[in-house]
Amino acid sequence: MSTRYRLFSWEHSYFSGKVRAYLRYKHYFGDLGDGYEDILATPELIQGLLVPATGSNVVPQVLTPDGEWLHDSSEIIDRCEIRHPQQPVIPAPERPRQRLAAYLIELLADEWMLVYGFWERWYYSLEGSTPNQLDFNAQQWGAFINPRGTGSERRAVGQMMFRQNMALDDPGKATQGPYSGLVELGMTEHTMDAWIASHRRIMTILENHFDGHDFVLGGRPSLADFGLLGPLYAHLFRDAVPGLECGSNTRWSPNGLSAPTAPTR
Ligand SMILES: N[C@@H](CCC(=O)N[C@@H](CS)C(=O)NCC(=O)O)C(=O)O
Repeated sequence: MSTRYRLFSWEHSYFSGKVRAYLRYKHYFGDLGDGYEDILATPELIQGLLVPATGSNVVPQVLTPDGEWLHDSSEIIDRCEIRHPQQPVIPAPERPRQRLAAYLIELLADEWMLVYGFWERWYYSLEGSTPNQLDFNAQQWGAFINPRGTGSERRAVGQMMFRQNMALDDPGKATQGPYSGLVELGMTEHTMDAWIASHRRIMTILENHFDGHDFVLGGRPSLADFGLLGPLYAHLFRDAVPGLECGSNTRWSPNGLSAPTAPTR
């Protein structure tokens, strides 16, 4: 049995980014013992190890050094906080406003910001969308399906998966996969502009806040920061279209490039 925590994750996964950043912080600044290893959850590992152990095929999942399986990112953090109390990331009950703010921002990131993150990944992967990140997206999915493949092999297997499992060719008819999921989350052609506006409002607030503070609650990270790394890392930073937008003054409109807006500072 390993003396380290084992994190089963994907690099392109929203909730893996949240848990990876948390474990890393606890390892370097807290008391995580021998630390953790980050293991790519390949389809073979998911079917052969994760599903038999937990009944779940989603990532992230964590195996503790004493053999306990944890999953759902919130549960992983809550349980690790109890096991490893040094450098707590959840403010103490004596600080109720900070505690409430941390949980609320985790909720905002997990459930609300998810919709835009999910949308940008798949909308800008549709043929005809401009700008377009289809090749990038296919390659990042291919990297988990066929990690030993060349770049073009990864892209090919990613594209095949998009066609076969995700209805990328005909999103209007999708009964499963991201396009039907987006509708279930409330993202439709009628609500799209409102979701985009909400995303921009949140990003502007964060931009202004992080101009003056290193972390959400001030000088050290809390659950709120790790929650935000869900949308911010694997989607808004790593995905090609929003990643480029983050690094410049460019603002994309849903149907193409719009005029750059004034810099926020
Ligand atoms: N509530 C879960 C959500 C986990 C989740 O949705 N994971 C995504 C990747 S970020 C996944 O594994 N999706 C694959 C699928 O649903 O088949 C958590 O917080 O960990």
